[in-house]
Amino acid sequence: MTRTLWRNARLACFDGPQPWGWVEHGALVTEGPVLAWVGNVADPPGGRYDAEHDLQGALVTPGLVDAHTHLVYGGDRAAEFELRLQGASYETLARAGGGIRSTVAATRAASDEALFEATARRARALMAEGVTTVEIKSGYGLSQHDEARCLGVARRIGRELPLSVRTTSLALHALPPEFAGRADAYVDAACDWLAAQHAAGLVDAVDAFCETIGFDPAQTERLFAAAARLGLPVKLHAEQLSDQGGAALAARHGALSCDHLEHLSAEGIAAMRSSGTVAVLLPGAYYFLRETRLPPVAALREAGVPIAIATDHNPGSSPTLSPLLMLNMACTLFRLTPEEAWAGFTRHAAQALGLSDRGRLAAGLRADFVVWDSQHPRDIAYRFGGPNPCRRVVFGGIERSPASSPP
Ligand code: DI6
Ligand code: FE
Repeated sequence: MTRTLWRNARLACFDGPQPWGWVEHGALVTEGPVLAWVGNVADPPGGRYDAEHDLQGALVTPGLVDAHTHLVYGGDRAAEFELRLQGASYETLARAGGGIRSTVAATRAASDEALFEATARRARALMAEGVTTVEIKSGYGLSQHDEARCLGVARRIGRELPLSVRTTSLALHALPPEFAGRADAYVDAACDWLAAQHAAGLVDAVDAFCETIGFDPAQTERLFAAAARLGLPVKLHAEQLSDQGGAALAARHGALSCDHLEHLSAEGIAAMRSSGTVAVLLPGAYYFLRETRLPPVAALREAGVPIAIATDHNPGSSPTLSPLLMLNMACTLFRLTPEEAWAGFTRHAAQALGLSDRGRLAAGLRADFVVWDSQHPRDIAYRFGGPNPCRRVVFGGIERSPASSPP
C-alpha cells in the first residue's frame, strides 16, 4: 500500500480538545485511502515513504462535506428570480404551479445524459472549493421513473467523479401535477416507490419538505414509517417558512438532521438535543429568499445541538455552488464563529450524514483533506468572492489534481 508523508503543515483537525483541533507544526501520513498518522512534525513515525510532500506551512483541513444539496435538475429559475424582484413571493409562485414544479417539468424533459452532464458540472464547482463528500437529493422527478432516474444520476456522479456521494430520496418535495388535489394518494405512491429505490441500491436516506406549501406532519410521518420499515435513516426540511413542529416529529424518528430551521421552537430544540439530531443551517436560502427570521443559533449552541452548514444548492432558493461563500455567510448572517462555521462544513456535516469516518483529521479516518493557500481557516471564512484559495485536494489518499478543473 502506498505510504505518503505530508509534512510542514498547519493542521485544523476538528478533533481533540484544542480549538480548531489546531496543530501548528503538523504532518500527515496516508496509507492507501486512510490517514495512518496525524500529529506533530517533530515525531512522525519512521519507516519508508513512497512519496513525501513539503507543504511549506500551508493550512490543511478535512475535505469539506456538503450535507444538503439538490444537485440533479434540468433548467434554471432565473425568470422566477426576476418575478420575485418585481414583488411575487416564493410561496405565491409555488402555489401558482411555478417554483419547484417548473423545475420538475424541465427535469422530466431532460435526457439522462443531459441531467448527468449538468449535475457533474455543478459537482465539479463544489469540488473546486474543497468538497470531498456531497449529499444529493432527488425531488425534481416526482414520478417513480423520474425519481429513480435522478437518484441514478447522483449514484453515477459518485462512480465517475473523485467525490463521495450520499443519496437522499425526496419525493415529498412538492405535489406533482398528475396528483393535484390527491396529496394523500401521492404520499402512498411515494412510500411504495421507496421500497423499489431501496432494493435498487439508490437510497441512503429519506427526506421530506414539511411545510404549508409542501407536506403536512401526518404525511411526513407516514413516509418516515415507510423509511423505518426499510431501515433507512430520515432527515427533514423543517421549519423553513413556518413552524410545523417538523423538527420534533423528525427527532422522534431519530432523524440524522433537521435542515433550514429558521422557525424552530424551543420544543424543537429540546427534541433535537435528546435525539442527537444535527441542525443543518442553510445561509444561501436565507439570503436568496431574503428571509428575516434567523435560525435560533444561540439557543442551539446553548443546548449543545451540533450545527452544520451546507449550500442547499438548488435552482429556486439557493443557486450557489460556493461552500466558501456559505462559510462567510454563516458568520455574517447567522453569527456563527468562524470555528463553528468550519466545524459545520466538516465534522458536524459528516455527523449530519451519519458518517463517522470523515470530517476530521485523525488516524484511522479516510484520507480526505485540502491544502489551502492560507495560514488559518478564519482567514478563509473572513473573505468572500475573491480568488479560490483551494490548492490541492486529496481524496481517499489520492491527489485529485488540479482540484479546480474537471478530472
Ligand atoms: N426548500 C428549499 O429551500 C428548496 N427545497 C426545499 O424544500 C427549494 C427548492 C426549489 O425552490 O426548487
Ligand atoms: Fe433543501
